[in-house]
Amino acid sequence: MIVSISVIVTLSVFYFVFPEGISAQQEEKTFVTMEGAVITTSGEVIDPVLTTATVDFDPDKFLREFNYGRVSQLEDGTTVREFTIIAEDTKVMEISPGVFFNAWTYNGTVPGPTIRVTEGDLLRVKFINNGEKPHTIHFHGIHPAEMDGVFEIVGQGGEFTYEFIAAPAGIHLYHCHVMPVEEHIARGLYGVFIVDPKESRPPADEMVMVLNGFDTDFDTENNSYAANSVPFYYLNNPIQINKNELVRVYVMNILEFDQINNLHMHGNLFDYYPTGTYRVPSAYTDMITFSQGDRGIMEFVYQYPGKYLIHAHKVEFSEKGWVGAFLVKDNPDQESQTGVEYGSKQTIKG
Ligand SMILES: [Cu+2]
Repeated sequence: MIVSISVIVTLSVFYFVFPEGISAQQEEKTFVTMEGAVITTSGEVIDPVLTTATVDFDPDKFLREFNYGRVSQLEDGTTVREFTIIAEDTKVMEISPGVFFNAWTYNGTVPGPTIRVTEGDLLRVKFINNGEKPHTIHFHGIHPAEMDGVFEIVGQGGEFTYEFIAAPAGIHLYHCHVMPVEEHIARGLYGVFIVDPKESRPPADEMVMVLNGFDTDFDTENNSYAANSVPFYYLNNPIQINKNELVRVYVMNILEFDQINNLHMHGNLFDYYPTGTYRVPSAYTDMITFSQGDRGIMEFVYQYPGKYLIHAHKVEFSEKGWVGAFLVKDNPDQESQTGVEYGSKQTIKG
């Protein structure tokens, strides 16, 4: 491990001298694919391997992990939610099996933590830059100019506190906004920022999917694609949901280097709320197309148990990892839930 990190660090230095012929990882490793074939990868070719135990990120944990911050109240009753976010840019991480990459992280992961507040809360984010390069946090949403994380560059070892009233309700994002922004995002400095409406959404099984990728050989093309960073992860570890239960997915596309990304869900359709800002869906569909930074809320109910794919309908992306599955379980306790008609009801209204 130490040897391979040293090799990578050395090669990273060479990259700036000899930009051609470098790859993120030179040491070949052997894995068993889903079909049982034994393959060797240098890290440039990513196969749907079953072994993810060594990867430095847990897509299962990330999927349903919402961070509500340290909560207190002002005298006027305003809820205060405080977070600490630390940027790092010097670590080499195993981002998918056998693929080592100098990811830049907020709180040690790509994506960074999902921040969740309610509209009208006072959000206070203490940002610490423990990296070697300058970084910021630029939040999408409504806030004063000096809280925008663009001109107030935070240098190595520096700190900045972002403070504003969270608005509007919806799914937003945060990311570093230091030049070259493309590199600061592509390396991993981004996360999801959910602002719940004051009148909460109906109860549901909620989860977050960040559609992303990694350019592991620095040629401004992505080598891998995924929902939540690890290629093929949810295909090998399907997301378990219940039949007849409302599911709500907060989905965001943060892919760099590709003009579009998309998402197709099998065996069902969903209500789609772009940016989550309106309470009436814009579409009842099985397909969304995203540009960079596009995001929204999907709501659906499966009527039939079984395994259903969710993947990029752009086949290149799905074949390089952006493919997963829902495993819909029989749910005898909830046969009579109202959710079955959810999509059609919303569609008739809209
Ligand atoms: Cu940055």
